[in-house]
Amino acid sequence: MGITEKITEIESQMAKTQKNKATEHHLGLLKAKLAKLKKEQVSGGGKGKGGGSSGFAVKKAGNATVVFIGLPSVGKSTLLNAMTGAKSKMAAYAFTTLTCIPGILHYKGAQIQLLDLPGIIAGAKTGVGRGREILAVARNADLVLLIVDVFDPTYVDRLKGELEGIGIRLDEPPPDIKIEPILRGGLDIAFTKKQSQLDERLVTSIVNEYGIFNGSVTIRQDATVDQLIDVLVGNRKYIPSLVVVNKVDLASPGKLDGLPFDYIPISAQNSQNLETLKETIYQKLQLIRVYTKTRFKGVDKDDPMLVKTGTTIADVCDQIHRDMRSLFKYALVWGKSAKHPGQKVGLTHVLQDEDVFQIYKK
Ligand SMILES: Nc1nc2c(ncn2[C@@H]2O[C@H](COP(=O)(O)OP(=O)(O)OP(=O)(O)O)[C@@H](O)[C@H]2O)c(=O)[nH]1
Ligand SMILES: [Mg+2]
Repeated sequence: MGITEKITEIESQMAKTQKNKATEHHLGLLKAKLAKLKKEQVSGGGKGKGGGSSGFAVKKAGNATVVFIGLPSVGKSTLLNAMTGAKSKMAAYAFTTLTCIPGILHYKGAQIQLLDLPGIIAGAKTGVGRGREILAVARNADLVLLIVDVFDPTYVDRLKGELEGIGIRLDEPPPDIKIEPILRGGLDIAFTKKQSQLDERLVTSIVNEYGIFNGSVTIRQDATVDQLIDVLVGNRKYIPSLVVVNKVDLASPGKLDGLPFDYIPISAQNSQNLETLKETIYQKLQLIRVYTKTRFKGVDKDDPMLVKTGTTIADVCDQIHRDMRSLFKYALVWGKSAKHPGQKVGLTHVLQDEDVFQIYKK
């Protein structure tokens, strides 16, 4: 049996199995098998491409990257052009955009890279319409805009499903689960929180399925089977998202009432509500401002570096110059992240908003 047949077989088994306390273990194990096969399918298959599609080549630019994911003709290119002054082709027919078109949004001192992409269609995650390539661009994004139009706003769920299918987890933190395989000694499973889905037996079966028979598994949250599998499969991306409903100029008032999710209504064509959208993007990215101090110029408070929350001294070194990290000796830090003003720190030190740092080279 080939991988595809095995997948179908397991999926139909899962569909046939009633979900209850007695089948929990069985279903959990099937899920684990399924996830494993799907991973094999992606890395092994793909008409000799090897390693699956790598996505369009896009150079990262600016302080953060935001990608546009949506069906054809929802107005992605119109939105890019309205927010950045880019010139991505827009038209009344589907599949106008054929590649990844970048633009830069300047907002509150930040340069935010926006990436307009071709529209995706159902089945994109399995490669339909170059879908995998398009979706893969989102893996490196700091924020995903799920763009729908007023005619079909509930398509959001489908978009999420497509992204989910290529290992992107939207709006959830990475699971607090640690798995450390060792060579012998059996499995040591520890729960630090009460579990509603997992127990020792189920964790053992799932972890065994991934070829791990010795080592420690520490679960620090009330975790789901899917979260455990995600950690075992690895290579998952945890990215925030924002739903944008476009073409509100074409809808009668009340058309969007009662949508079961948060969204920003806009008209890209009439530049309606774009300021709110820009501000929300900026907030979602959680950029912080840090300042470099140099021996000659001191600190220039008018010239902040906008960086992501969690940025380290190593990251800012890379932004300043590509050789900076190798020349690095130590840094001094003032501000919230410093234990005392002018604390001496190394490359792994994490900066906080409004910090000032000075780098000393070898
Ligand atoms: N009424 C109205 N029309 C819009 C709006 N935004 C885009 N359009 C129109 O919708 C059509 C499609 O717009 P595009 O920006 O090309 O859509 P797209 O999502 O980039 O499409 P693909 O590149 O094919 O995926 C064009 O005719 C636009 O003029 C809007 O806010 N209101
Ligand atoms: Mg387009």
